[in-house]
Amino acid sequence: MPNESKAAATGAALGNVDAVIVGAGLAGLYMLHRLRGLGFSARVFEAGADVGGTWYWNRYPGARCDVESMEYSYSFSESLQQEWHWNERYAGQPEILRYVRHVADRFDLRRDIQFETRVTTATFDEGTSRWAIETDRGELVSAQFCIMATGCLSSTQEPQFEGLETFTGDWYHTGRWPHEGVDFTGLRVGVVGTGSSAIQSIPIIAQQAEHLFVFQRTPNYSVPARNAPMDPEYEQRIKAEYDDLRQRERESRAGVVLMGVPEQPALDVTAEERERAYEARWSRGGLGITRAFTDLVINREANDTAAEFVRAKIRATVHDPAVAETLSPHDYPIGTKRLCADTDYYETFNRDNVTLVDVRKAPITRITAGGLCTADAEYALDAIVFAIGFDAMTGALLGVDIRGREGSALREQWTAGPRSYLGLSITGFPNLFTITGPGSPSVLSNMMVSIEQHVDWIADCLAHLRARDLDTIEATVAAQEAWVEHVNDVARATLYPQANSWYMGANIPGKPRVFMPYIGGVGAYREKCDDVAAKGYEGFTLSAQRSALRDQVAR
Ligand code: N01
Repeated sequence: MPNESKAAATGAALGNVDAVIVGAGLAGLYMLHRLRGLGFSARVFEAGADVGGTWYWNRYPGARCDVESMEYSYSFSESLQQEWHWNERYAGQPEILRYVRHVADRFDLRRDIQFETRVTTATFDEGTSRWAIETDRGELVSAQFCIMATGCLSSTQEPQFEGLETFTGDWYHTGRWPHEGVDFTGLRVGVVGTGSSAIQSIPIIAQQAEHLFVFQRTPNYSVPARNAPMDPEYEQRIKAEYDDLRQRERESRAGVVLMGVPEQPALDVTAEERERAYEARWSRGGLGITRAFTDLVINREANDTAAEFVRAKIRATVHDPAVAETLSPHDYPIGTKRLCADTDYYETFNRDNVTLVDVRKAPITRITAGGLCTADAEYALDAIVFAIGFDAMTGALLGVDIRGREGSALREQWTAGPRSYLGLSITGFPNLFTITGPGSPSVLSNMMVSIEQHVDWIADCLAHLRARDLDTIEATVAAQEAWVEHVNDVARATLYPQANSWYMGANIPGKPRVFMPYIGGVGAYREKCDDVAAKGYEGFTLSAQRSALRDQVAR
């Protein structure tokens, strides 16, 4: 059905905009701001009732960023970064959400955002070279460009446990936490999972619950965050040097510089020097430990030195040696599953009201009306918290039925794993962009740095097309294949593929085992993207089909 008649059938107005942006998180908001600044019309669709993306949904107790606030913030506006004051070294979810809302208001972004609206389909029309974007409210919008700002960790993994529907207590997913909060006082609570979300929420839930059972399948490495109120002198010093700091972030490996940049291999120094380096980072707090040396993610022997340092800390913190051993990861290198930063995580297992249950030894078999059964015991529970993570990187993209040339579905193209050029663009899907998509540094970096880089690149690209009266841009098959091969080659040179992580898609049953982000570093990646643009968008086909047609009609 042509767009007009379909819209008429649903009774919805057909909008025409230059760009549709899917998602009003940190990426979508900046994209809208940039496009407006260039005079493009844009409409943002957001499933949530407000801006914020990941910080809108993830309201579980203890939710906090583990990149320092001074770095986990936009750099595009000098006045914004000078005026905004962060209260803590690592901002908690409420403060970050306040910040995002402030940005939306300050730059008057809300008037182009439609909330509580989920994009369901995006279909490329080869006749008009435009995207038809349909929402769950029955609206249909026509746009020249479709920009997916859907986030890397936004599609939650739903609990698939047998009998869950019979559970008479309340259950929650950390990634979809009730806005009014949850009071666990006096309850017997089960937390399933021990990733970042669990590690942040467990110490707080333990303080409320009558008893907390932690159901752990794989132990994680966690380091103390050592969060603290913002030191005014530190804040002033960074604000005075912001230009330089932001530039160094952009050129760095992971988009962060405050936690230190590694300079030498671990195996080049003595055991005492290594210990001192790890100890300094442990005391400073934050994720710096895996950045103490240059070879920690490429050399297993080097990695073992850092892993053993953390295991020794676990043994020194947790009183019961058996519990300490269960909490200690042994079967994958440190850093190859996302390192966690905590406040009193290991200490929490010294509490009388906390029990660690190893569900690797005795797996969860089912949920009952009154609790949870493992292969060897039944646990009576009033509430269950599923901290079981996300269908990372591809889940939200494939949640929309995206159809490119000849009606080809992205879901079918990516059955063996995502393939894209630069993590930005996909062959066969002209004028579709993925902000921090698979194949880009994204989740291996400070997301703010990677988001700003992608948004700026896309905005410049759209301006380039318009200035030359071009209609479409599309990645060539050869460029895409070469990039995918490069992404895989670089990943293979590291220890990352050794872990069953969500980076590998290994947390979702049936998902192809492919290392999804690009590990070449944000600095090198930015250079590549800039070079591609400087060479007239090398690896892309730029076309003026529609413009040529217009000229013909005019003649
Ligand atoms: O999810 P996860 P998350 N039975 O996938 C377990 C970012 N983040 O929401 O490892 C039993 O890491 C699973 O076990 P296993 C950050 O990038 C950032 O915690 O698969 N257990 C694992 O322990 C992070 O990495 C921040 O064996 C099951 C856990 O559930 C990412 O989001 C804060 C299971 C899932 O851990 C995701 O973190 C929070 C099953 N059937 C999140 N299925 C900060 O900035 C899964 N598990 C600090």
